Amino acid sequence: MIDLYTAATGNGRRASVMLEECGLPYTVHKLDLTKSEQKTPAYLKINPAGAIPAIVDTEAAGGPLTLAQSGAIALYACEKSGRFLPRDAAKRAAAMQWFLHAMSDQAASSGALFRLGSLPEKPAAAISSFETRLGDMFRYVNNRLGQAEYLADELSVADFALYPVVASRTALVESTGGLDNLKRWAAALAARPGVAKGMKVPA
Ligand SMILES: N[C@@H](CCC(=O)N[C@@H](CS)C(=O)NCC(=O)O)C(=O)O
Repeated sequence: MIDLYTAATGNGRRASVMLEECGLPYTVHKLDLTKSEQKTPAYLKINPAGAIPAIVDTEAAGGPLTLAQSGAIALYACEKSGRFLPRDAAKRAAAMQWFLHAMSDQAASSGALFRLGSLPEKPAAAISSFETRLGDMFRYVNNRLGQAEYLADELSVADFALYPVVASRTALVESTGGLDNLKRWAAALAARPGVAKGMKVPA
């Protein structure tokens, strides 16, 4: 059984979407970030970084496994279930390229935007800069999705990694405009039962 420590954020939902899509049973432990529950001594033993999501897989091959970082959790779920990682080396490399774009470019920029927007002074220039950067990346992905149904041709971990970013930035998608391929892709993912269920975690 997998214990998932999470909250209602894009990073948290990346983990729950991937566990749902991989068909891995898990128990949800909801942390209230506004009460700093991610900084309690008990939770810091699970993730010393003091952030969600994290999992503990008591039935991992080789013994219990504790894992943080939503991207690492997503990859672990795919490896464990044997799903959403192309077997062909070139296709797998392409999936990793898009996965890392989702994680290190898009999720990181979206996270920065969230943090800037949470500051009392709401620094307009910095917020505008990150919105422009994220909008440009949405256009880049939109172009790709004009050539292929999914980021790496076949549905992969890359699509599930990116989806929570796009789903949480619908206002930016609309204001950027002209992102019909991205919207088509997002609607296809949203219609998947695993995605729909994972995006509602924690209840
Ligand atoms: N790169 C990490 C980011 C984790 C992260 O920043 N989590 C946020 C919520 S989305 C958090 O726990 N913030 C509370 C804190 O840092 O105190 C991941 O993908 O898991």
